[in-house]
Amino acid sequence: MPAIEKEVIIFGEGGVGKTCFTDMFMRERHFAFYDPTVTTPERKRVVIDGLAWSLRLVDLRASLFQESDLPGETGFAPRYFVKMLRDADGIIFLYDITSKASYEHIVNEGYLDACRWRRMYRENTTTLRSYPAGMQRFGCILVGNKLDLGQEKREVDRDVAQEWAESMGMQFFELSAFSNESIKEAMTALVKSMIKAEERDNEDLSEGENLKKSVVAKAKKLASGVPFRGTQRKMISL
Ligand SMILES: Nc1nc2c(ncn2[C@@H]2O[C@H](COP(=O)(O)OP(=O)(O)O)[C@@H](O)[C@H]2O)c(=O)[nH]1
Ligand SMILES: [Mg+2]
Repeated sequence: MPAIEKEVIIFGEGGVGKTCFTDMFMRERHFAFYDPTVTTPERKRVVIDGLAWSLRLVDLRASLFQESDLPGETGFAPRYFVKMLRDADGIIFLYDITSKASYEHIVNEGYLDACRWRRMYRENTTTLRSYPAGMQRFGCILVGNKLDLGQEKREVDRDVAQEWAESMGMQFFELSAFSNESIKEAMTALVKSMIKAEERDNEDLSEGENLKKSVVAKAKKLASGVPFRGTQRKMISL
């Protein structure tokens, strides 16, 4: 069965568990120490609802988007990361339930930035361009990591995060990046969300096509001298 290839970004602040999440998803285990003889596969194949998916996970540290991180490099590096974010099919917004700051970053900046970059991108430092229709939406989920530490160290209320995710129309999971099962469940939800995003983008495209066709039809009518209803002018012979 040929697999559908998708690019997924795992987005969150440093230390929230992006690397552990990726390890667990790609290799189904958590590494305390890396064994250099074990190579990490580029892509992970999963079957969801009878379809095969080949997923690549790339982690993107949120602070890469703050230009102050890159002295003397204003513009270039952020633009590269923006491109990755913009081209992704899906985004996992990851925070750590024991760090309120990591949650607030997603809610107040990360999510909004991702949406903004999807719609408009800065071609150079001054010109904003809109991204092509049909590629603006992305699948996404919100994930609160380090659930195993929740009893003692929780800083982010589950209900608050759940409510925010719902208001944005995305699914929410609390999990531990050391647990394979919960990661599978979250990734299944992400794939379903990517499918939905693509369907809605395609609807936009066909609407755009229909609009274009009707504009062309109107232009043809005009050219052939067939008048539009309501714009007919009386011929007055003098
Ligand atoms: N207890 C606990 N620790 C975790 C979990 N996920 C990651 N960590 C730890 O958090 C630290 C940062 O994880 P890492 O994956 O490197 O974060 P990254 O900077 O987002 O890539 C490491 O010490 C991990 O072992 C988890 O689910 N539970
Ligand atoms: Mg990392």
